[in-house]
Amino acid sequence: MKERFSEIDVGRRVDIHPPRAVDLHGAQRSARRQLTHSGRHRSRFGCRRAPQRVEDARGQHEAAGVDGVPGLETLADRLQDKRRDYLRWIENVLESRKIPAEHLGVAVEWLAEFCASRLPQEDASKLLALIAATRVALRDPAPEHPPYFRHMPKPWPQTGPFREALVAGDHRRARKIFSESIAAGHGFCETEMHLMQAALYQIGVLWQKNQVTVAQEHLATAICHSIMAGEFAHTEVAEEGNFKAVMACLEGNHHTVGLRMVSDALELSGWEVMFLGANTPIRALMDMVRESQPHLVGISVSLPYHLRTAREAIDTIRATFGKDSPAILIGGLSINQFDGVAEMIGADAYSPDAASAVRIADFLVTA
Ligand code: B12
Repeated sequence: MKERFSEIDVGRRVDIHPPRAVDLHGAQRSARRQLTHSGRHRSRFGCRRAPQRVEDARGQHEAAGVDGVPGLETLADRLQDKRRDYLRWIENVLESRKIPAEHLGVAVEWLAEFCASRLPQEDASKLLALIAATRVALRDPAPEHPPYFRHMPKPWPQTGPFREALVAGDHRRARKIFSESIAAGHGFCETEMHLMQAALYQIGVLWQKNQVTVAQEHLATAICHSIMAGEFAHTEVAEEGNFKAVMACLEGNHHTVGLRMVSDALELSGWEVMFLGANTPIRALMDMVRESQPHLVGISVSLPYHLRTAREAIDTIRATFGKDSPAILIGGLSINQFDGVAEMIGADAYSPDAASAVRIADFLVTA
């Protein structure tokens, strides 16, 4: 197995399950079945001779993330250099789970075959151009830096021990490291970012490498939430100002720590914050916006497929409140990965981290 991203020293390695032998032919059969027969794919692609194929193909364009505002090609152009990163990520995830990465090439060929044989020519040719670029990117060398480290705050010397404590479930040790940093004079938000955020980004790469489980990701974030809440109670909060924000991870997004950090930073600087947390349905967000009439709505977007929901929420807010719409600020891992995405989905602004979020939020509501 090629070792990429080897710069993280995991310290105490946590072995999970012994890798299972993979039945490649079985996997191929199942993927082929998925593409051609599964209800989900059929409803997107249509099956052979299905009357609504053009609409289905359009649905697939939309599913690519951002329809309407920019087209699929625009998105593809903007994400050109990300294709390689994404492929390297999947390759890393597959290889570390003992699934041969060659499988990726096979999947790409099937996709090409599928598009050529099932889609109307006009749509197929667009997708085939993308697939051709993907074939080239498959041969590109790995990026120098792991893609999910973009905008990662610089880790401190204590970030490694903090990460190990999180993965091991040692909440006392993690709490101690966090409090010692505050006692040493570092700010709350600064500590959250350089200790906690950096450690969590590293844990993400360990998950990629199959060296921590999803359970450990949950454990780590639960400990972080507890530490943040505990320390927040001892942190000096600015006098309450005039501004109110509603903050949410929308339906499908379970990554709440970043949103919590931004919410904490706003609250510390005097904002009144309604933190809605994970998996918030758009309708629930709308109810909250209607009831509390915030100056700002903050949305966290962690994975590429959350972009579509974010755009839907932004459109709904604007369509419902018109010129009285609150300012809309977005952020999160996927926003940090892809330049220009915030404007593509119609937000007023984005901010890459909790520290700058306060400045930008203040600017949005006072400008
Ligand atoms: C913990 C974790 C989970 C936990 C989350 C639990 C929880 N309660 O939060 C669980 C187990 C649920 C999870 C699930 C999944 N995850 Co996950 N997860 C992570 C991990 C390790 C840490 C996330 C985190 O807290 N980061 C720390 C915070 C502080 O960083 P942040 O979100 O970027 O926030 C900062 C900025 O972005 C910004 N910001 C964030 N939100 C907002 C909002 C506004 C308004 C503003 C202005 C700014 C802003 O400010 C924040 C503070 O500075 C990341 C790794 C990573 N790089 O983040 C992977 C990661 C995001 N997950 C990943 C994946 C693949 C998944 C799953 C699909 C599979 C899995 N691992 O189970 C599912 C999908 C779940 C879903 N539908 O959402 C991948 C995504 C890769 C990709 N292709 O995009 C990552 C990158 C791991 C990796 N390296 O492969 N995950």
